[in-house]
Amino acid sequence: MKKILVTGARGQIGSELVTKLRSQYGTDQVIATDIREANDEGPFEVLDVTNPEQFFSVAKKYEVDTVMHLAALLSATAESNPKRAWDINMGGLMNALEVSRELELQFFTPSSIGAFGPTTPKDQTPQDTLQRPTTMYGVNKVAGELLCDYYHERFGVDTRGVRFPGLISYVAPPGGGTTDYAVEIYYEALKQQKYTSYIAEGTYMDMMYMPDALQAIIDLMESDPAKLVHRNAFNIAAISAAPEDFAAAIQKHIPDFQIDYEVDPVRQKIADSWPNSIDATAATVEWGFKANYDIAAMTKDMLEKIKQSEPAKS
Ligand code: AKB
Repeated sequence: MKKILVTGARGQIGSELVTKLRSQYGTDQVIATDIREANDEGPFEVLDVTNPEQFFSVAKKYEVDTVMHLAALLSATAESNPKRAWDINMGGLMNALEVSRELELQFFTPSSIGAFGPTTPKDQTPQDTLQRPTTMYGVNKVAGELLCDYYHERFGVDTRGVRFPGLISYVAPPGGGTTDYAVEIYYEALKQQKYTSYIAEGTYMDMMYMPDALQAIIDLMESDPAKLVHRNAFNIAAISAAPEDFAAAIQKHIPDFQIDYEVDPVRQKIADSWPNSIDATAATVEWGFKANYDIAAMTKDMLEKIKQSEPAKS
């Protein structure tokens, strides 16, 4: 991994991943791309991932050896426009894999806890288990996991990936996901000491602080391929939490913080179909995955960092 093209570089993961990769591999070694223009510190190209010619031409121009394909619609947005989600999530992935096959690139793309469904075992969901998701996002993610396995088996592309839980960060907002409440709650806690959750009390989902997620991507991509039994779609886990757990963690810093609930039936249905917690043993054994942040450490850091970045609002 020496010269890396990142798609969806202005998204929640991409904006932080590009910064981390540039500090580790060099600014000019990381080509940020997004469908939206950006004033970037390093190389940046506008790239619509559904356009195969444009994808090839950017990858060739910079002679990259790795693609990190992040551009995708998240679960709630995908549910509001399933056809568009299929076109972007599957069309973009297919183009990214084709570019990687033809140019012999290493490849990363994330799957998600959304790849599981209501019939999947809910607690400590195993790495290899029943996957019958009931959302378009989930259908895309399962198909994507299989497609990445296929490109490895059939064409020898060095595909790798993880199933991300809900990701929590203070740099860029997630946008269109089911787990977004777990980011919003921190901003509202600092702004008005209260938060109205669209996810019901008692709804557990897996969550992870962004620094752990970024480190996982790099660790997996740098790991010895001979040790990878699974390759794509590794379960990785850090925090299994419901809205009231976030509220309790925030109250340790903001004692007056209050939570109430106005449940959004669409996102609640998605959340109810996802696991409460997932088992990351395969990732730990095969490439040494480890999360450093629990909910207490993450909450302390989130509140401090948001305060630093938004002093006027806190
Ligand atoms: C979403 O909520 O859609 C994402 C995810 C868990 O994949 N954060």
